[in-house]
Formats: sequence, structure tokens, C-alpha cells
Amino acid sequence: MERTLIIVKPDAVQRGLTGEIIRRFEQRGLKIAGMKFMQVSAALAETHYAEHVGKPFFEGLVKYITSSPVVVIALEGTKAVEAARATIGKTKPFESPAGTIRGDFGLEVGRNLVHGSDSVESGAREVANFFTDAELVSWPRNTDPWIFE
Ligand code: D4T
Repeated sequence: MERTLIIVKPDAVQRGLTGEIIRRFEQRGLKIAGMKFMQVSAALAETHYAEHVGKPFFEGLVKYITSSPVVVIALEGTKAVEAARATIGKTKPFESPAGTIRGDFGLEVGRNLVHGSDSVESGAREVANFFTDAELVSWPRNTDPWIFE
């Protein structure tokens, strides 16, 4: 099934929004396949943000994601990537509509609370960057038939 990588970023963890953010994805029906609390190293941050190398905001991005612990989650479900992005909102929180995570809790792009993969390919690649196979669990959820047709 399609997977996406979610990162509850340092600002969200520091602000005590981890539970609220996970709740929104769970409520949507997305299923947790892996989850851990960790400190992102500079090397892992540079791998994760490789597509932004050379952009003016790259250094700030690495500094932000490594500044304090994060919670990383591998989520799966029908259209997991698109569904999670819709729940997260737009890259710039001040442009994000109310009802989205960034629209409800954020204002600035460099404090945008949460990451979600931007394509199915990125989802698979990013989940593999953050989780070993042994850390990912395939499990039958009793509510699956009530969420997935
Ligand atoms: P991430 O990857 O952090 O979930 O954010 P998005 O997927 O929504 O946005 P993105 O990849 O386009 O940008 C990655 C990251 O860079 C920061 N950023 C972006 C920034 O500081 N200034 C900018 O002008 C842009 C475009 C915010 C998110």
C-alpha cells in the first residue's frame, strides 16, 4: 500500500503538538506502519533535503530540522501521499487554509510544523531513509474494512 513519511518537526514537538498532529492523520484513516522519536543528524537532514542543496534556504532548513528532536512516522493508506499533504496544508502556513495543520497552528515557512512526502516515489525513498525494514510493521487493523473499500 502507498506510504508517506511524516515528520513532526522540532517546533511542533517543542510546542506539545505531537499528539494533536498524529490524531489528525489517524482520524483521517491513515495507518501507522512505523514511528519513532529521534534526533536528526546533519547527514540525514542533508540526505532528506538533497533536492534543496544550493537553494538560499537550504542551510536554515538543515539547522531547523536538526535543532531539537522530531517524531517520524511512516503512514500508509489509499492515496496516503496526497491525503497527508491535504491534511498538512500549503508549504507557507500563512497561505494555508484553516482546518489544515499548518493553517491552524503556524504562520511562517521556516516553522511549518510538519513534513509530508510530495510524491509516491518520495514517500518510498524517504521512509527508507528514516526506517529499517525491521522498524516497519505490516499489521491488520480491525477498522481497515470500515476505512478501505
Ligand atoms: P517540507 O518538505 O518541509 O515538508 O515542506 P514542503 O514539502 O511543504 O515544501 P518544499 O519541499 O517546497 O520546501 C521544503 C522546505 O523548505 C522551506 N522553504 C521552502 C523555505 O524556507 N523557503 C522557501 O521559499 C521554500 C519554497 C520550507 C519547507
